[in-house]
Amino acid sequence: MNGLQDWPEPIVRVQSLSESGLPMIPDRYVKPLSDRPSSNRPENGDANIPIIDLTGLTDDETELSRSTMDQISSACRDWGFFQVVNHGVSPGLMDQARETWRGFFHLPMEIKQAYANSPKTYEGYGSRLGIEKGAILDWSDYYYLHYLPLTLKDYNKWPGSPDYCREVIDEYGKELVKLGGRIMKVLSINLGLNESHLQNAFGGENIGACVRVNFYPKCPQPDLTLGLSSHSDPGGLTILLPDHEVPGLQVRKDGRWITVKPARHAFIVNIGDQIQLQPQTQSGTLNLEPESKSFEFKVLSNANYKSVEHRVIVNSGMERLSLAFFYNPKSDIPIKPVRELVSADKPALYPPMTFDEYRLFIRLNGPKGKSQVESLKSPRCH
Ligand SMILES: O=C(O)CCC(=O)C(=O)O
Repeated sequence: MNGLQDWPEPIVRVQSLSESGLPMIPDRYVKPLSDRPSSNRPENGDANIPIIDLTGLTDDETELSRSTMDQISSACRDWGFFQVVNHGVSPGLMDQARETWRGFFHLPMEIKQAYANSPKTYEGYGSRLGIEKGAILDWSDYYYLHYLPLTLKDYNKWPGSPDYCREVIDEYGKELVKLGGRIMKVLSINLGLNESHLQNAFGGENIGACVRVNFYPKCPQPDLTLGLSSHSDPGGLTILLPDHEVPGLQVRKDGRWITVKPARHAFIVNIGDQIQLQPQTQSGTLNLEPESKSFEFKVLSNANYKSVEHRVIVNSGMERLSLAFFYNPKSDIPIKPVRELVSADKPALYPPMTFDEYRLFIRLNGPKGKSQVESLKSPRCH
């Protein structure tokens, strides 16, 4: 049904282009004027997403814990993004995960090619999103893999080198699932729900989790292109380990792009479409394939958390690497509004659909701006 067997054109590795020393980027990577990094209102240079210290976050109702939860609540409503420090994941493991993946991207091409992905599952080493022939591409390569559910976890699809790569990914995934679970609890409580509510709505123990490692090679004309086009994340929560030395992530805030200044050993957390708490807007339709089935869709509940648009800029001096960990709903349960958040004043806006159905749309189209939730066209691979 899906025509996803192969890419529409031969894959070109952006890293190979970059390393070839070419002075100008190929036309395929030149963005229209309106999408280029400098096309928007200049950013406020000092602005940054909130940085929240999780030290005080405990199960007891202490004042510190309450204040931390309040900070998370405001960040979810105002930004849809925040950084967390003292989050419980060891700094050593964070550095090891980043450097292990950097090692992978610096392996000889023939080793990486053994893991080349296809649009059918996206698992493996990739260089484009979406299957539209002739699409303008982003200046990045990536590696995508499933961590959960266990039925999708397949070590053979994870890189076998550098040494201990699989062990490091495993350990890192374990810690991030724990952190994701803690944040889900906070979000539930902040919404006035039972602490396990969102987790249960995501499938309890059977959540999905996957990793996308983004590699942005140096770019000779960074003003003309993007490392990753603007999008919102279709899943639940994203926990991003950014490159601590090279900024690049930009978050849209009040019509401006704000460049995130990563704090040392912080994770950047953002709300995905499935948690966006939907204000009252009109409903929409997702056309999954031309002239075929279409779905009306809906996210988890009806309040005010934001799944915010973001993008990545590149630069000519330094490569950049980031690890995005996606904490997603189980793929086949219907995602629908939380009953307690629906009322006569705030009726459910859309009938349920599964995360798999939602994600299929993403895989067909590639990143295209504001989230599916609002514009119904921001396909990504997560
Ligand atoms: O590289 C980054 O900082 C962000 C990556 C991202 O937005 C994604 O993988 O969805």
